[in-house]
Amino acid sequence: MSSADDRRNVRAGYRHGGATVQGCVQNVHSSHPSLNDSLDEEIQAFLTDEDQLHTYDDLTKVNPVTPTTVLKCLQARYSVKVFYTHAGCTLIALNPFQPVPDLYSLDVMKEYHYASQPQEFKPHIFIVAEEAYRNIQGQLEPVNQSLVVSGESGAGKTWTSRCLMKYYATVAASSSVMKSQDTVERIEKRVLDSNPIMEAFGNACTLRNNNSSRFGKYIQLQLDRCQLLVGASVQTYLLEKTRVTCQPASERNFHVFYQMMKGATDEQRKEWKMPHDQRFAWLPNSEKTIEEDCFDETVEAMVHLGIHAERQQQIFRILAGILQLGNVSFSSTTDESHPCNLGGQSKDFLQRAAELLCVPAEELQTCLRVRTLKAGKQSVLKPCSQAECSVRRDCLAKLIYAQLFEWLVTFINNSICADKSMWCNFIGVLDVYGFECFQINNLEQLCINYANEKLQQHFVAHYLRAQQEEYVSEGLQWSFIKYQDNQSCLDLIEGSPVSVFSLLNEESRLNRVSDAKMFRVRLEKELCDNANISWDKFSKVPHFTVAHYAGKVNYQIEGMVEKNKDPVPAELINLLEKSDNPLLREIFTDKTTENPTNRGLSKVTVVSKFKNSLESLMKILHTTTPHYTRCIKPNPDCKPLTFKKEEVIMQLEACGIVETIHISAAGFPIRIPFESFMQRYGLIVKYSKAGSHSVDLEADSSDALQLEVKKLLAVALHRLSSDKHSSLVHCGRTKVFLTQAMLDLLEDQRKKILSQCAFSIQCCWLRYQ
Ligand code: AOV
Ligand code: MG
Repeated sequence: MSSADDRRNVRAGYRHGGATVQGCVQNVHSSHPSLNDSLDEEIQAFLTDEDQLHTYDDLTKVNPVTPTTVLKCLQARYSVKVFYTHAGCTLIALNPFQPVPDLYSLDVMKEYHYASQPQEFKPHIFIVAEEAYRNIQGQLEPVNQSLVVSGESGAGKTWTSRCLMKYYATVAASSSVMKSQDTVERIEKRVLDSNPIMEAFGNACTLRNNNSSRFGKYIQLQLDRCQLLVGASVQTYLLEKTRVTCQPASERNFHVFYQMMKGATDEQRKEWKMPHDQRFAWLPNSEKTIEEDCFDETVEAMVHLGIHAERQQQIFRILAGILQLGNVSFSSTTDESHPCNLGGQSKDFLQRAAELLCVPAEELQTCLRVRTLKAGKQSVLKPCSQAECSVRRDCLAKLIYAQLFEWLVTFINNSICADKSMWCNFIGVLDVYGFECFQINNLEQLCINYANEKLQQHFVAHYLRAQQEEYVSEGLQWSFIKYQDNQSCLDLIEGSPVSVFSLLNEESRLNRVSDAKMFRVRLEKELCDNANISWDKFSKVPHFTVAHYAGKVNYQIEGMVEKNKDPVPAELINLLEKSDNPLLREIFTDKTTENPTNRGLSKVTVVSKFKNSLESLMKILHTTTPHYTRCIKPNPDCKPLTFKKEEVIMQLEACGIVETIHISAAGFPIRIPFESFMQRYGLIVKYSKAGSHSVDLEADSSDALQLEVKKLLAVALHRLSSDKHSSLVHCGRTKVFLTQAMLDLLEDQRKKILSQCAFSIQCCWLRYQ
């Protein structure tokens, strides 16, 4: 059965694979998790043809669609080194975990770019890229596009995003150059060079991924009228700054520190006070060497983006200063009225930190050990406890690093962003941190997983819900499919009036040291109605468990409220403002002039800020046409070409891929309002001889515009001299619904007519010569 037949049959409520579509989906759920359940006859029949399984390049063609059949096809494809597969409106990308020569070469890019029907080529990320690029030409509203890449940690999102950027930097290359102080670089190169810098500062080696993104990123590639790349802008989301001072067991700090340690010249080592044999407390697992430890590449990218040598020097001195701070430790005193002592070699480390950060050592020492309490107009000095001193030290390091990262992002934006008058459309590429579930999870994971819930909701809302609702309102026959809506999980995390976030914020606003046990009791009391939260009452460590769309995660409560408050003592900012490092001074002076009343203490909590930034992102996404790529991690150990069924099935189920396939198989992914449709394809009627095929008239046809559209479709189908295409198009109440194949056919007809017209005009012109 052809894919078109599949679609028609499913749309008509055909018994697909022995059950209605809805029935199928229910079967799907009941078959999980045991993969070895006896397969029903149809599944077995499908699987018998083993040699054919790898040929299914679109999973909508699989029959029946069940987790088992889908999984087997993906496995068969993976075993013959085919990594991309369509799943209707989504592209599935399996991570090969090894370089795949020639899959992303310039020739391949050109092949997809210049193809008249790229969809007919083998599934590839370049098809998604090209489709978005062609959409910009204005067939569809809205014209701005978003490429949403999702998947769990290590699945290949960042890799895919880089691939997409390289594609546009190649096929949409403009000849525009941008000037900066030291260098003149082509804009495409600059846009690409923003990646190694952001990854050096924002990625780290974790248990899940050697190059794990510890921040979210939405990059908008700006295109001019001729669809050439003229600039880009980057928006980043919540950098996991706690990593600077605290690295989970077997994980590392941000790459840039290791790059410095491994790549610095002897002269730089001296300058940055980091001799070969120096151990740094905040640089665990330095002995591990990974591909990303590439200092030269980072520096080169900095040069291309216009970060001149002196600035680079300032940046690296700041980073070196942070490392020295990490080696400063405090020991308690018996006399509480005395500040803590600086233990061991800490005095030297503190001295070096002060030198590198260009602040007075005495003042740095005081800032870390003594708190200034304001009582009216008076200030009282109070020595900090040993633990408080460490918290202040960590706070200083995190503050500097996070602000430096923000400064870099702003610099990058200034370097690559085109003037608004130069561009008219954008293609956005979204690459956020993937779903995470570690042994110990805290506020960082809650935020990361919340971001993934938001994206999942966007996907569900956009493709699944919107598609079904629209079919109903447009009068299309449709058999409903049950899908997993994650609204109740989002309500639990961010909803109002009570949610995990609202309770966290309340607790953070109270001026007291939070008690994890009490907070857990509060969560239980206030949120017991939500089925997505649970507790193990016998656990000694206060925690709560959230049932995310991608799985259950235990969150440890200890430290969560403090992380959410993220307080910054005013003394620390005062100190940094005085730094003789021009960059540090600039970063912190800007901050305080921007927000003079808030000096020091951030009033907005971490989760509120994150929620707001994600909401703005969602707003942008809603104004664009989205394209989804689901990256799948075929095994947990990042081993090349290893496919673990259990691992893959969990990911397929988590993102509802089987439901997506059903809906896509049954659906018309393209819908064009009548007016736009007539504007673009009206010429097909005008330049065609009489004759038409009949088009179904399910919808109310009292509308004149609708009648015109139907006439046009009838003529277009007549030109194709085929009835079978009528299943690829449907006329709704206000829009035309099409499959991609039908859209391509219409585009072909339009092109032919236009070239005939051009030819006639040319002939006329020649006759008059
Ligand atoms: P992620 O972005 O999804 O994780 P990455 O994009 O960093 O994951 O991919 C992890 C690793 O998989 C990369 O470093 C590559 O080694 C390898 N890889 C991914 N895709 C490909 C490909 N198409 N070809 C070859 N190797 C690939 V995280 O950032 O952790 O959620 O927060
Ligand atoms: Mg990543």
